[in-house]
Amino acid sequence: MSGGGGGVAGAGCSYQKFVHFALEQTRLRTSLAPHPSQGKFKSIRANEDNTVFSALSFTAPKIRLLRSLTIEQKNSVQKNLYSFQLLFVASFLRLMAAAQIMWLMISFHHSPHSSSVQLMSSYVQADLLVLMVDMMMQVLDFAAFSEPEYDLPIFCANAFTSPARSIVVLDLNPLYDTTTNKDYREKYYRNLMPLAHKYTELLPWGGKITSESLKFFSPIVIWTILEPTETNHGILYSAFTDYYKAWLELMDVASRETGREAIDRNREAQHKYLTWRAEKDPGYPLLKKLIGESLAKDLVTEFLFEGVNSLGTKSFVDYFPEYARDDGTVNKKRSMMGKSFETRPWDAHGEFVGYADER
Ligand code: BLA
Repeated sequence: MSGGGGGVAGAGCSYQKFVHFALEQTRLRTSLAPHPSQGKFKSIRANEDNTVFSALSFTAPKIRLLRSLTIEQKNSVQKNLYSFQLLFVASFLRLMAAAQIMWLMISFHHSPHSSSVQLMSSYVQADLLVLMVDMMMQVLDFAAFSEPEYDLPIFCANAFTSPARSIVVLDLNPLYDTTTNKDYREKYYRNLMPLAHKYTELLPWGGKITSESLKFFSPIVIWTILEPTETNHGILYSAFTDYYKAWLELMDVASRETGREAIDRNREAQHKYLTWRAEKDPGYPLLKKLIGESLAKDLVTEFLFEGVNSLGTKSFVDYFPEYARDDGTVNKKRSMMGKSFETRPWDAHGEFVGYADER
């Protein structure tokens, strides 16, 4: 029954607490003002009544955009009623079957075996659990982007939780690929490596991943797939708070770049990141299903990855030419390289060792 137990715990695993923590901590250090995108998306509604979107976005000194989206899908009343009718019928049939077994045993002068009754009642319990976990989903997409005057990493917390599992990415995504930019790696991640070590066992590497994603991940990334239990939710909360506090500290001490070239470079790096995610985010198909294609597109370009249409003019295929098709359109594939990296591809010092491992 471990799967069912995990699922039931998952039901209570809201991500609201994560968002509250982050906003509270941010307000202790700086003053948040509503971002213009908040107006349009604050009261976004899903096609189904049982699904609730909460979207918040802010700006602050040094912070171009801090935005949060949570999606919570609960059992709808209608589906509940229907489910309980079904449950009632199923349980009734099982009880009838149990009674029949007992009657047969008594008529053949056997004493009714209590384990057969227990078996039936455990089936009934299993039904109940399945119904309770059915249709539950929790999504967190929280990110913070600095002004282009700063080369700060992008805070990125994404979690998709269904009754079966939680898919999680938690990271301070580097503005510059840390394998090719050693100075950037030293500047931001050297001191943060202990944070990654703290969670490598509790939140183990989630296995093979879309290879393109790795370029946007840092050596401290938490990429994991978990059973959605209360315990795991608690560990994830702890990791989220640690990582967010680390980002806030970097933000606090970050000094403003003054050179035009450096600022332009930061802006383009952020634009490249936004362009990648706005085009290839794994959550997009689900968003389309929940709110329709047109609103999903707006949510992605004007809210989640706001800036994709204003921070730069380069197109997706300018940044990622391997996705260009002969007719000039973007290849719809999520990945050209496929998935790789069965194990964590960085060593304890944050050195990339992925390709050595793959061989
Ligand atoms: C799956 N989300 C994933 C996966 C990753 C991410 C790595 C596993 C599949 C894969 O290997 O690509 C997240 N990928 C990221 C992030 C970056 C990246 C954060 O490259 C940053 C650079 N996820 C959301 C939202 C939804 C969502 C808002 O953030 C839904 C509304 C859903 N993510 C979601 C779903 C899956 C997923 C349904 C599983 C589907 C799949 O594997 O294709």
